[in-house]
Amino acid sequence: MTTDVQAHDCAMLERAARLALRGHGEAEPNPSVGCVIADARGRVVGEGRTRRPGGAHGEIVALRQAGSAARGGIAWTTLEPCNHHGRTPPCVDALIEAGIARLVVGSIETNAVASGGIARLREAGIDVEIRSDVDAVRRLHIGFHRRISTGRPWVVAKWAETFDGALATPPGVSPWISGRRSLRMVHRERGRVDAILTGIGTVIADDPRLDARDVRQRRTARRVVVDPDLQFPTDAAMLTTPGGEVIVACRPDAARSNPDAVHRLEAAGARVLPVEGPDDETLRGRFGGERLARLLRRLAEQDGVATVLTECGPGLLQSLFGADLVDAAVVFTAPATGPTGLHPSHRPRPRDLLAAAGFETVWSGHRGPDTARWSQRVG
Ligand code: AOF
Ligand code: ZN
Repeated sequence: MTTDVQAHDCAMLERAARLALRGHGEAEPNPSVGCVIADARGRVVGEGRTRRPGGAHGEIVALRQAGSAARGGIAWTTLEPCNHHGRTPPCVDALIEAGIARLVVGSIETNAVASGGIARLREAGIDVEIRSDVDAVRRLHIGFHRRISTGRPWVVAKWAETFDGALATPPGVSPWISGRRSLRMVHRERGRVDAILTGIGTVIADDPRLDARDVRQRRTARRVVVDPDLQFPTDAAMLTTPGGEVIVACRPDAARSNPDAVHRLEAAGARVLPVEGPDDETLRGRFGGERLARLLRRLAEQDGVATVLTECGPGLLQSLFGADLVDAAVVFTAPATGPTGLHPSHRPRPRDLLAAAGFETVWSGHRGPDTARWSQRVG
């Protein structure tokens, strides 16, 4: 049986999660934590979410707003408050100092250096309750926990398809497959991730810019191209349009055997990134799952990439799904079957790969004439 207190705790955690979700693109690589504070009489007196890295954590933003009204009050936070001096001082100290009487925590910290907050707070006499059954909180932080456990960025695959499941070329940017409102959603996402990933096939066929246009940009995404054999054209639009660094990921032997191409690309402002792979992956023209996993890990380690948006064709999508490297998908489905020039014969279709991945739908709705669906891994 659910008591009124439990139902209220869930509602407040949901409120905190909704607030935190708006911080996507601002907080990473930190988790975007939401916090709501009520005074001793139960009135909400403060709320906040994590600021950009180095800025205040969600609890601190909420505590500042609450001021002295936090004394004897309740705090709901989507994540166990941090117990360490990172770029900022520990939230546990601030909560204790503010005189919070009760704390409801929506998920446990998995980052070892910051953990232990709950124990500290209990030692200080605060009544701490853990409520890890709120879906909105679980969905909010799954990306952060996943990054901590895998060492890889959170990967969102985006594509636009026709009614019958064929992909567009270019992926999602053809006006006849994706409406203006879908494109806006894509550009907003481009302005919130650390990297956009595509394949050489898409570059050669469509010459995309992969920048965020006509939206408020929270960060500038690096543009990463999977180009096993180093075929990247030096007159590609990506190299001449302003935007994030262009990284050309290739096989080490392709870079070794073609130093001129490396030199030309570097002179044009790109970074060539040879990525090792297992010996049996000598298939020309593609990266296998192992090499893709390594590329993603390198981007996380060397460049601090926490989030990736893929905008690629069905071949690369298949490799990513096949290696369990896709964490979420945003798919636009146009009402029409579309003209030719698609990839109608490619099997399996990305929508079949997505169905097999067993993601949960987080959101679906209409964007102009298109249907948009956002889904992500469950655990
Ligand atoms: C919280 N509240 O809002 C966030 C937390 O370098 P720092 O000081 O910003 O600490 C970053 C770590 O703190 C991060 O890796 C994660 O473990 C935790 N994030 N904790 O209490 C917050 N964003
Ligand atoms: Zn903190």
